[in-house]
Amino acid sequence: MASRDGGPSLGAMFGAGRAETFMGLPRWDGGPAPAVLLGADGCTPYPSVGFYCAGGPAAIRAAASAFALAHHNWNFDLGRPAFGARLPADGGDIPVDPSRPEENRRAIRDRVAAVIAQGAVPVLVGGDDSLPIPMLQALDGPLCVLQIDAHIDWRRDVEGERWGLSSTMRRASEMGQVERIVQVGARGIGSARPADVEDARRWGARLVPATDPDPVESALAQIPPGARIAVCLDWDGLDPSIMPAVIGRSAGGLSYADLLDLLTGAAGRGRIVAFAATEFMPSRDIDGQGATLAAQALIAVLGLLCA
Ligand SMILES: [Mn+2]
Repeated sequence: MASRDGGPSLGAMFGAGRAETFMGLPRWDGGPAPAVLLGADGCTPYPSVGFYCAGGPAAIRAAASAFALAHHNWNFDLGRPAFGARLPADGGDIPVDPSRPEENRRAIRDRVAAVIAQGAVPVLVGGDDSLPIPMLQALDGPLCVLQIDAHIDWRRDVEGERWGLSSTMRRASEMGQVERIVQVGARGIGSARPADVEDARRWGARLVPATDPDPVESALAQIPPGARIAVCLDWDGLDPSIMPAVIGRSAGGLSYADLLDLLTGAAGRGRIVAFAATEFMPSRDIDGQGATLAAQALIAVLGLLCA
């Protein structure tokens, strides 16, 4: 695989061609697997912005092509081989249409449920941050939601839309199976008003802002031991210096090491039963840097789920 400028690339050095699936992993056949990656370009768009993260799954898959021959290599992010004996699978993209949000939500819910029914952990790759709502709806309780995000997403609605990306944690709080919400990485000014923060706190959401002296340890301490954890990662939770491919770059975010520590810490404390990575905006990426980070992070996530 050539790099973006046509020059030498890491993938070419390793002999990897352009893979059709994420990292060249096997296509999901609908049967048992340790984890299944699913892409979706969006779910419930706001009229003003539409599917602004469309193409995110494709960009991240393209970046992961560089590692297509590395399934059995050592992953230093995890301190062990990339995957166990059973490889994760790629379930392809869920067809979505910006003019049919209700159908999108149903399709995502059904596809996630089909993955779970096979004993596999769904890894949903977006697409905007409205995607986790139907994913969470497909999960049984009790659930601990671990949100990593620059924004708390507790708006009742935006532009009259209740199921959009700024309401994801509010909708999660209304689901009977969600017992705990831990939110890490909030900073700067987002869409939250003081009343939204009050509502989150009153419900019992554990808010760990990015300014916390040790946001990783503070967040992990709020996850009940043995919890079934649904991770909702918005890429803007990371610092924009390492993840530029987001609509709202906000300084002071988590580092890549913080992200790894959070995820490995969460997997050690409880069990990750679902994972969503959202808000990757290809048009904001810089020379593929964000897509490469996303691919590396998702390879670590799949490895954690396949141990
Ligand atoms: Mn966000």
